[in-house]
Amino acid sequence: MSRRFAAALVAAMLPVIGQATTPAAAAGTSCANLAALTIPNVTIKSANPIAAGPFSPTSTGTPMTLPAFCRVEATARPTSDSDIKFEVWIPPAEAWNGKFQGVGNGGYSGAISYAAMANGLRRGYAVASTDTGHVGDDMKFGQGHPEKVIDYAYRSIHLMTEASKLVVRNAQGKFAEHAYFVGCSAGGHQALQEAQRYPDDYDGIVAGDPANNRIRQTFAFLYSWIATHDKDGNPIIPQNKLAATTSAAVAACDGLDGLKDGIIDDPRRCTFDPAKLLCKNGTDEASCLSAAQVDAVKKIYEGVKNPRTGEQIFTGWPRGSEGFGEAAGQSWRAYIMDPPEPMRVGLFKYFLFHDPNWDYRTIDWERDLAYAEQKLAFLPAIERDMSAFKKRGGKLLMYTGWADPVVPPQDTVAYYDAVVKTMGGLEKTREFFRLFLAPGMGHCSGGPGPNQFDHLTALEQWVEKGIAPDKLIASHSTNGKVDRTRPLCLYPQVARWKGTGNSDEAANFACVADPGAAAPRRTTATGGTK
Ligand SMILES: [Ca+2]
Repeated sequence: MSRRFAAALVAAMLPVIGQATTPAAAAGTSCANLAALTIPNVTIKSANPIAAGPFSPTSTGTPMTLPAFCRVEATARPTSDSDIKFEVWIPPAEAWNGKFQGVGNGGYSGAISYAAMANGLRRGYAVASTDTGHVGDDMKFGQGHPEKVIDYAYRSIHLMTEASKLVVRNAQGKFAEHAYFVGCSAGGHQALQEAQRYPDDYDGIVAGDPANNRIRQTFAFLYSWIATHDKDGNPIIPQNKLAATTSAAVAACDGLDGLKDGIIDDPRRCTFDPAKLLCKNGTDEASCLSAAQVDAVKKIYEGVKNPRTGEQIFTGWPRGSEGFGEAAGQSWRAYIMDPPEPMRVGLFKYFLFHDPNWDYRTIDWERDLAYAEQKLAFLPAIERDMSAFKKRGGKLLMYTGWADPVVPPQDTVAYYDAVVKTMGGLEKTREFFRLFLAPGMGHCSGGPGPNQFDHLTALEQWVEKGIAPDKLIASHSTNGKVDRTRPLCLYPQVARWKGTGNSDEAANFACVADPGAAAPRRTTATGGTK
């Protein structure tokens, strides 16, 4: 065959080859064959098609009702000490929305977030979650395993994301059109780590009630525990008194926002003094606080300070967060009062001092903080320069509850204010990073305020259609029935009742400039220069 004829033949065949191969490529690799992928440092343990219906991802879990999907179980080992388990759930091509979603964890986690994966899958997403590189919520995993601490701090989510995108590509025959990350609490911390460290991973990120200022937050847990326990380690404020304190704080400050609705809109404006609840004549009744209890509550409000310089190490918890609900998690109980030792004391024992017998009473607020911020500088996600994420077109939606009893919302607001300052002002920051505050909402949900809202749809509109969210409509339910709706306004705007109509209906509220913005506010960003 002459060379010229061969070239002509190839040219003639090209369109045919193109037509013949394109559909085959788009069909992707069958589920079971995904186990043969050879992604570096990743081992795929199994890949199995799961039929629609009840499904339990673990032998002990309650079955979830799910649509059909391909379940991929894998492990990433970026270091010889790493053991990062993750899963990718992929809808069949006809059910896939063309997008990928990574989901976050809670606390120190050590478990794949199956419920969050299920939510994403039901929306048509290919979803992924990781155990962050260890099993269980106990921080002992870090003892003698510095690489596992790094895996937890930021590496696991990034590697899960990179590998999962490839798994999805191979399954569907093409990359996802958009990638989203959704997380609250530790998941909010992970969300900000991704935006700051790996700006290319996600097009859109939801950071809820972010525990991102993790070192200082842990110092605050330590301080708060010491402030609320007697010398024998017994808690000094019972739950009913926490609830009574919330009731008194709300009674004192509810009306500051112009509407008596059982919600303190902005607790920074509330100066309720718990001494108002001081028991008369040295008694200790359920409806009042002893002098020691008053002192403890004040310390939690004021937050931890450097005893030598007076510098605020971390903000206190907001008035209205003491004990607004029956559950331990809806009060100061879960993270401050109830633990038998300071919450997350493992950070000092296992991550920092490598001494399982470390005595929290030996804490040096100044030197130990400086040491922690040097040695564990990779742990918090408090970088204020978000240029890389903005430049690549990323969108970040952050929210938090004004009555969060776990992660003080004042710190979240202070972080956002600090980013605004670094990024050239509010307008330039809003182009890619928006904050929404939920008055009366607890940690990630719950509370007397409206606390359910569809942040992901708002983010999708922003990323895919360029429609930036100005407000989110939130609802509050009692026994599964919606009894109040309200807009969560684009910070620093606040929702104000228009003066007519039902004050439990969002339509009767407007987002307006904060009328009290000139009033003194007690927040400053803590966390050094990063
Ligand atoms: Ca109010």
